Amino acid sequence: MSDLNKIALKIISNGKGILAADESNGTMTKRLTSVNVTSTPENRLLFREILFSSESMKECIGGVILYDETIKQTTSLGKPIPELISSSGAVPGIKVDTGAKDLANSSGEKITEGLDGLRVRLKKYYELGARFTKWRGVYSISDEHPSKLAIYSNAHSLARYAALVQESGMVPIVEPELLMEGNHSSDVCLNKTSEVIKKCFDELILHKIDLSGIILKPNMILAGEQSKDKISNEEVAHKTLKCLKGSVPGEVPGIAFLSGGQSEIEATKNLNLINNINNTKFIMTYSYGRALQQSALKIWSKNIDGIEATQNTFNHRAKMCSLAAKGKWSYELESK
Ligand code: 5MM
Repeated sequence: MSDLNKIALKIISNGKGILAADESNGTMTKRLTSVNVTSTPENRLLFREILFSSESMKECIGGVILYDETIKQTTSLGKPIPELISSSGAVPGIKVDTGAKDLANSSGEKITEGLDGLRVRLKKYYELGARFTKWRGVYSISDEHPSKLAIYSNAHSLARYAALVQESGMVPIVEPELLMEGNHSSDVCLNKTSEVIKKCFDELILHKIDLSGIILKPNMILAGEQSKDKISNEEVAHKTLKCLKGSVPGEVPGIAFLSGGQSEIEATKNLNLINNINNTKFIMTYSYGRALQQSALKIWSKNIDGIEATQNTFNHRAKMCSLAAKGKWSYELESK
């Protein structure tokens, strides 16, 4: 077992998943403004410190993805944030892309940037305690999208990123996200997601990535938000598994889904069903941002100095997701 494989397994095994707390300042400002809290470095830290010191970190969270600002911050008691995360047994991680920008010659599509100077930045993040990283390629779905150009260029960047990350001794999370916006059917989402993931692995293999030392972070297979094709949660699970079975090489240890704008309950229910019928050898878990934090953020915004209610809410959500990662969640447990 390689060292990278060991880190990956530590993050995603035994019902543990990932807390995606890597919102850039722009996104975090939107989240905080939506609950009437001013977005300052202090308030961003306050909310995150409350989450990272919660009891459920020990049982349910195997890794936390941080943003550049947060990984350099210290707690109110002077402890560096990566140390706070490690002290609960979780692995500190860091988002290293610098965001999705307009893709030249392909109107309405994005290319993720951040390769320039990446080797140097990775060394610094490793020194700060990070042992895994994240890079997100983002793709829209329409009749023309994602284009071959977007599929190829994002796959190429993800592979170059993954190679540098493994060279630096860290596990890359490879995140190709096909967005939910649109009126496409679930079958269109299935076909396009499969095409994107296959291309990512073609490039990862070309760049000699150790596939046992990565974590894939894909979207689930859903119908577009504005689509009339409403499918059941069982169909979401079946189609998601069909997609991953057909496009992910067997050496990959695990898959940690993004929630992508699903409600907390939907994201939990779908993950649970995926694990109930998992006919692959991949670990299937969560790497949720909104589906782990939404309710906790609302509660916190009512009293930003109160810790207990926010932690109780986060602990519950993390526990539900962890049960879903073992296929042991049920709706009744939500109200216990
Ligand atoms: C936490 O949000 C991340 C996006 O941050 P920026 O857009 O500010 O860079 C995002 O990549 C996230 O990690 C994944 O999309 C999963 O989050 P959701 O909310 O979709 O589960």
